Amino acid sequence: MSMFCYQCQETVSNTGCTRIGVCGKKEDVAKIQDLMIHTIKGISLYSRELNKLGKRSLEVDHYILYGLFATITNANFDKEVFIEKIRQGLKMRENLKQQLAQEAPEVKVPELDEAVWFADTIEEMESKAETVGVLAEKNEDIRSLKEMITYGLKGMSAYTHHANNLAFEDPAVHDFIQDTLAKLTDDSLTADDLVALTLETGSMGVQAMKLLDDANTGSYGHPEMTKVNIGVRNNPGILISGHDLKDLEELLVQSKDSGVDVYTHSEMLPANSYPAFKKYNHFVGNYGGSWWHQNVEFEKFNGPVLLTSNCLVPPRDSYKDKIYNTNAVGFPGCQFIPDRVNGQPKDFSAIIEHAKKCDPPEALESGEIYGGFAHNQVISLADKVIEAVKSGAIKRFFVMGGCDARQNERSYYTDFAKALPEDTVILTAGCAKYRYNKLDLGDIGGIPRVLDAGQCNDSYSLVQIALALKDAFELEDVNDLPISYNIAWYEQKAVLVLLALLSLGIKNIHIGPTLPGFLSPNVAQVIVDKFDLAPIGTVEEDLKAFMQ
Ligand code: SF4
Ligand code: SF3
Repeated sequence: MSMFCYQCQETVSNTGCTRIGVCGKKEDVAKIQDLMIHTIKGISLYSRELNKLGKRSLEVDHYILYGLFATITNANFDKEVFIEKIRQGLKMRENLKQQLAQEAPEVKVPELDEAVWFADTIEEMESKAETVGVLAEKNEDIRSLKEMITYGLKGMSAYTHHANNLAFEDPAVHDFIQDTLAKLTDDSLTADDLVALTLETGSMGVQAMKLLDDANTGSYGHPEMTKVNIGVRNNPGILISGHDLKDLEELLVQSKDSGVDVYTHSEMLPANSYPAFKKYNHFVGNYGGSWWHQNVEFEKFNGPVLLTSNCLVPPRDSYKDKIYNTNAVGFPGCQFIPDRVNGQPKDFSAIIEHAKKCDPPEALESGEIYGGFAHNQVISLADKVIEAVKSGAIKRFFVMGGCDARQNERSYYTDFAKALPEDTVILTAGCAKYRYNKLDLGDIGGIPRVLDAGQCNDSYSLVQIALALKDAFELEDVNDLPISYNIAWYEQKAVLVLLALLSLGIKNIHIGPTLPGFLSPNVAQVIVDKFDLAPIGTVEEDLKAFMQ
């Protein structure tokens, strides 16, 4: 087998991509990403010991986040980047090894391959990469659990990276990531140990999402109910996508008065609802739909596009020269905007100058959509919401957050939203919303029937809303609320969100369009039995089951 990857929902036949990724990831990139993960596990074997001694290093923390984040689906397709990073990582591991020997000679790190392997040349790296893939673990159930945990860590690393960009750090998150990566090298862990570690990953996921929520709201204010323009103006534009609000802020500051407008795409849409960004007159609104429409929409946008995180679709030649990547995102031949140095802002001048030479965007649609229903906004409407539930005007809430992706089966989510009775409200977060956020579903006593909390990480808001409702109704168990969970997943951040919900004891979550292919039959059974997790069925069956 040439490559093996089953980390996302579009994996071939829900079992694994073995020749090329459906996402466009090629065999050599898939393998070098496997080696990246092997490298950060080796570093973590040493860094976790130094962390315990109080000798943590922010450089190591951030390197490990990068290694996880860059291997998320649709983040980085550039083999050269991984080769360079792995080289740095091997040096870092050796430095940590020496430091540990000096600080605590009595601490013995097991001489596992992760801790000792070496490669000088690209050929040596490539041949090493052949031996460290997902299938190197022969026990299907152990592999399934270990990969699920790894995917949760990938999601956690992306969220933590965005928080770190805003100078919000939580050492406990870094400790957990490094300790868990080190544990994943341990062959003595049983399936029970790994199930427990899976839930711990979910709990730390809540903490990481809280860190990002604190970072975003602490820096830019609490999102507020906002009507977001989805039409265009007559100036050239820059389109910004992904999840990083610090990048957006710096882009807005630097492009102010340049004659260029800034629009959001896909997961950046929720930025329109933050008070701090509303003061920029050239911040115009949202353009287009979810990530996988970019092949068509980036072309029509005419101006350059900044990708601050996944999802990047391998660009067509016709617009490839307009793609600028930053953070962990990469694609060979596209431009890259380097990280901040010594706290100085990134330099977005090239993309702004590029935009000035482009035509204005071609209109895709016109009108407005609602956003900004994160926890603070919804909780400030609590009296109204509680009254509506008590009076029977709202019968049930449906949490329908998560990811969007290409498969036709995902029309289920549009059909489901349309079929919901008029006395129900959708709570959403993540790019899954594009399946129904432009439908005219109306409102209930002034409360829109689609409450969009924001990005996938703002699933944290949905949890906060659920907990606030639980208190308001004086319930013991969050599962007693009239809330059903019908989540769409695609990449590893959604895995973290799912683990976070499970760790909070939320039961009876429906997940689709398929159960993850990385769940072995035994592991799937454990999760289904323990948490009443279920795959989606037909809209009619599911609605009937939820409304009972
Ligand atoms: Fe396949 Fe998804 Fe892996 Fe891409 S990320 S190679 S589509 S499983
Ligand atoms: Fe979407 Fe990639 Fe997951 Fe943040 S942009 S939710 S898929």
